[in-house]
Parts: sequence; structure tokens; C-alpha cells
Amino acid sequence: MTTLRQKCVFIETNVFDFFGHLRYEKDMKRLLFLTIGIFLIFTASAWADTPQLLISEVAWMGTDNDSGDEWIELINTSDEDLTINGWKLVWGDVEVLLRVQIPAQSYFMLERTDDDSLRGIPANQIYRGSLSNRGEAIHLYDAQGNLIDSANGDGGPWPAGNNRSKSTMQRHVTESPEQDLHWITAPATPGRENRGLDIQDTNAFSEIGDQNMLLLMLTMIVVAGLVFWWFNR
Ligand SMILES: [Ca+2]
Ligand SMILES: [Ca+2]
Repeated sequence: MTTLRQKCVFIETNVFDFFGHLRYEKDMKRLLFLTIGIFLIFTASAWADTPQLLISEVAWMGTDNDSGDEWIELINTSDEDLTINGWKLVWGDVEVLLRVQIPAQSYFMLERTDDDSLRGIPANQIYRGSLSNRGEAIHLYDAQGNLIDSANGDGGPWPAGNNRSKSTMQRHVTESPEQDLHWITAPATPGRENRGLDIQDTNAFSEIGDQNMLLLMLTMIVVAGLVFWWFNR
């Protein structure tokens, strides 16, 4: 026969087990939410650091026909159409206002002065203003004035391109912020994929820049710290 004392011990044990279980579940949930939260912050940052409209090729040297036949190629690396009304390409005292929609995974060709700068290739937009052979810092801004991308963004001589062979300056690394070593010299590819560039690489996550790698490491350290704290408290 169960005594009253045995009944009390039974209830006490089960109640404590119940609340202990609840507390364990709560901690697990907190840890899970924290991990998911940190992962989302990292994901958002990785996405934000990967521009979806890139300056992908710069023909600052012009073409075999005329050194003044300069052109610039942009690419929408995203899977959605981009409307870039009010966006600007800026270098020196030149400002090119963009008012277009660029279809997903498509190129956008800017030709200087007229459509003959790139013969046989229809220009998406004509602009005025020359690119110095000595180098320009080209910046792409959105309508709110946020810097989206650059080409030779730190100024100085062009990091790639050749005035004699008329090989162009082509982006082969799409990390942000852009650096000189992200460009190569190669035969022109107007409106086509650049040499050495896998277009898939321009999507978020496939290219983890230095900043994102640092953030990933910090995230892992924080998560490891939380797990360690939880097991040792
Ligand atoms: Ca043309
Ligand atoms: Ca190209």
C-alpha cells in the first residue's frame, strides 16, 4: 500500500521533472532562435554586400575603329528585372543618368556619343563624356545616392585593359567593394559573359567576400560560445 509520504515523493519528483523538462525546452528554443537570428543577420549582410547591378566591362581604350568609341557594360546578376530610374554612373565631371529596366541576368550596353561606338551591337543607352586613358574612378549610385558598385573605385591608373591591343577591362570577381585585382585584360566581350567569369558566381552566397567571411567567423564564435555556456552553466 502506498503511503502518503511515498505519494508526496512521487508527485514532487514528477513535478520537478516536468518543470526541469520545461526549462530544458526553453533553453533549447532560446538557443535555436539565437542561432537562426544570427544566421539571418549573416544572410542579410551577405546579400546586401553582393551588388545585383555590376559594372562588368569598361572599354576605356575604345575600339580598333576609333579610340573614341568607348563603351561600358553593366550586368544585372539577379533573377529579377531591375528598375534603375534615377541611378547614375559618375566619373570625373561626367554624370550619366540611367532610366531603364534591365531584365534578369541581362547585360546593359552604354555607348559613347552614338550607337556606332560598338558596331553591330545595339546600345541600350547613349552617353556623352570620355574616359581618360590615364584612369578614372567610375562609381554607380542608386537613386538615393547610395554607392552600389564601382570600377577602379580607388582611382589611379586603370587596373586592366590595353590601349594597343584594344583588349578591354573585364570584371572576373564580383565581390564588393570592388578592387583592382577584380579586373583582367581580355579581348572584348560586349554584351557577353566576360572571360573567366561564371555568371552563377555573381549570385549571393557563392562568393563570400572578406567582410562576409569575417562575419561568418564571428557568427560561428558566438554560436560556439552560446553552446559552451549552455552546457556549462
Ligand atoms: Ca552599337
Ligand atoms: Ca562582357
